[in-house]
Amino acid sequence: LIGGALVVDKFSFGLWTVGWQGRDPFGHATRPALDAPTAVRKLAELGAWGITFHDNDLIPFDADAAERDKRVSAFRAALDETGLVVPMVTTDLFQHPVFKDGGFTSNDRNVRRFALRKVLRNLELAAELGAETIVLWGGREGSEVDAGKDVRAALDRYREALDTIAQYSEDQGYGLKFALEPKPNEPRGDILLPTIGHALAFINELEHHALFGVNPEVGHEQMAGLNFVHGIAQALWQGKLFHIDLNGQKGPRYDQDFVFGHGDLLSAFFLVDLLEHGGYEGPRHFDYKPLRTEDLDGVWASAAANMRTYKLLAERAEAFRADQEVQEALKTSGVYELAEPTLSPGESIQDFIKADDVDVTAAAERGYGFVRLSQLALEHVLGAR
Ligand code: ASC
Ligand code: MN
Ligand code: MN
Ligand code: MN
Repeated sequence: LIGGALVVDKFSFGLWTVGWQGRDPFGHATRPALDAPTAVRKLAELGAWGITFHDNDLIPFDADAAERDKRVSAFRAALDETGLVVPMVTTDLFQHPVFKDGGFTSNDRNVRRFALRKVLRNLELAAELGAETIVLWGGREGSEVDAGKDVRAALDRYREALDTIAQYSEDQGYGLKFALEPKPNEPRGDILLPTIGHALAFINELEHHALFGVNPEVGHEQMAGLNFVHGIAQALWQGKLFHIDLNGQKGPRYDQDFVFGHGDLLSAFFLVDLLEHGGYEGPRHFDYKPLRTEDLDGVWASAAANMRTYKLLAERAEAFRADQEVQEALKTSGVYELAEPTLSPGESIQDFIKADDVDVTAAAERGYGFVRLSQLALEHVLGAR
């Protein structure tokens, strides 16, 4: 156990992550199907705290009521037995061909009605299982052809769907919160709400905007060439980091969903530092895919690797912060100086604009020492300090 163990240990996994059979656009499954109760037991054994799922990870799309009850009961029994919790539930609006042009924003009104009902019906199960958060990843909400989608109308329909979902949750007394998950592309050529910034701006337009936040995924922002740590910092600053999907990605290419830290390691370090010291108390949720090359032992080794990497980075972040030389370097770099308001207390704008209190030449000559700081961080990550 390490500092802040309680928060650090809130590790959760999607049922679809360890359950991924390795099917990709070019090849068949490389692993057998994994049933939900087995996943629950194995994850509990490895030290996970929670499990999450899409409705259809647990209940097949065309299941009848008896089949549904059977699946949910077996899942619930495994939860009760292990003490694993269900902090988040999400709805599959992407696999079935009916969603090929989207769910909430399909051009076909019948599809929109079907998709919205599917989410509304999933809320009851989520509430029953004690989930606090509903994630909405609109993977099929988008287009390949600009002429084929009226984006402003699509955003109207997106807002209509989210207003309806939040209203229903409030009416039913479920008390759920909702987290939008941005992604720039894949499986659509272009996806609506492509980045954290787009999602945050869109949330302002919602009727129940206080109930909505974001669920950013490491790889999704990096696919767009963006700095994930900066995106998370802004989401935290706006009080909108409701959930997070941790994984690894090597630059802007297809959605790789590697093990956490198995992409940009320095970024992962600064992310963990931010999450552990930035006031985020939600789940540390892994949305990754065990490599297609792995057998079932490899699946469990990869699940354990996510948690181990996170803990190691949290430990490294503690050491980084506790290092006197780092503290001194942070001061030299002006990192703490930035917390000081630019105007003095009680200073009027009139006084401020007239003053001539800056030695521009000296300020221009200042060295910030960011390289030293960066090297200190790198040495802590490498365990060299
Ligand atoms: C989600 C989520 C994603 C997608 C993807 C499905 O709920 O967070 O990134 O679905 O994992 O394969
Ligand atoms: Mn992904
Ligand atoms: Mn995700
Ligand atoms: Mn994903």
